Amino acid sequence: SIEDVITGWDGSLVATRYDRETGAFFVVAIHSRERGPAAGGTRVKQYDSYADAVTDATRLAGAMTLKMAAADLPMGGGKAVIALPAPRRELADDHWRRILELHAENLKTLGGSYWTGPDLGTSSADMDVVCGFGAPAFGRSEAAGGSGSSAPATALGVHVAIVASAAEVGIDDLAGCRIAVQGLGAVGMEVVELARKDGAHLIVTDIDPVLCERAAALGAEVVPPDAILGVESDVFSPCAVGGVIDVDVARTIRTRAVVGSANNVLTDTAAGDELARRGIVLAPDFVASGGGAIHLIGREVLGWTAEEVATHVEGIADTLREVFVRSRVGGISHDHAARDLADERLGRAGSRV
Ligand code: PPY
Repeated sequence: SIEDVITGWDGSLVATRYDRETGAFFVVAIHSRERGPAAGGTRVKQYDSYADAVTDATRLAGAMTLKMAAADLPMGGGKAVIALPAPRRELADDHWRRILELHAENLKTLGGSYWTGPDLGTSSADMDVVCGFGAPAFGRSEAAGGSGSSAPATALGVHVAIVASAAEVGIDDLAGCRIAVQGLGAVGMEVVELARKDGAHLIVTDIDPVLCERAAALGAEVVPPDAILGVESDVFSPCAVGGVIDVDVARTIRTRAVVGSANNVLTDTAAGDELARRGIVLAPDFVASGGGAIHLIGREVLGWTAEEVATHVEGIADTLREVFVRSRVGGISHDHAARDLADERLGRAGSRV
């Protein structure tokens, strides 16, 4: 229930606003500012209830704190959600623009304690608009002075995480490796391309048939969305929505490693424990998907070049190997080991033990 979400959250602030004129419901969740200002994208979609929107924002904000700490970036964790009254594609341009204006107004009220950026349902062009209304936003288009899309860096990070996780299960070369990709958005499609270049066999799905056709043209085998969790693979790569692995899926999925860009892939720690029990490698999402944050914060806060960003994104493989070692040494799941590592980087060593 929403009461459980509110009382169970360990973050610092949740701000909400419903706007009658646009029918939009806004949530900003600031989880932690221990390492710096809170940052994380604005997710835009329809929700079944406003309670679901608040739940999503708080959980995603918590994941951003872990992501920033795991990547050693000087930022805290936050996330914004805009629950739409209709699908985004059905909104007229001026309606959408007004929603972004209200969002910017909300962010300005928070006085710079939360910086937004692109997430599912928002683009660099949207960040240009939000910033144009005076709110702090990463990931504006390069033409507007931002660092552009973070999707290529996110995909590169997932790719190096796939290589490191495959090595952990004894696969030293992606040639012939079976990789099942769920979701063919900007990140998933690029993950497919990078793995194809390494000679992997791709089994893919998306709810959009156009994207499936595009992946097929790259040499991928397409299956229906409801079939992907049943596919036998070496690596399962969730690059769509979160919450796809619960205990039941963890018990039955036929794969050797789970490595993707979706945030909050596991429904709970029990799912992570079950993967560990079965000897399935998990590249924790807040580590594997860190490339986007490394790109945005690296370029726009730390002044890194594209090459420096790439080097740091490749460092995701080192972080993962450290997670694997900690898991072996401590006899704990990969999820648990990664949370411990992030906690240590937050200066909260041992808080989870
Ligand atoms: C994510 O990586 O999940 C994001 O939300 C992207 C992001 C990262 C850092 C600042 C703003 C958005």
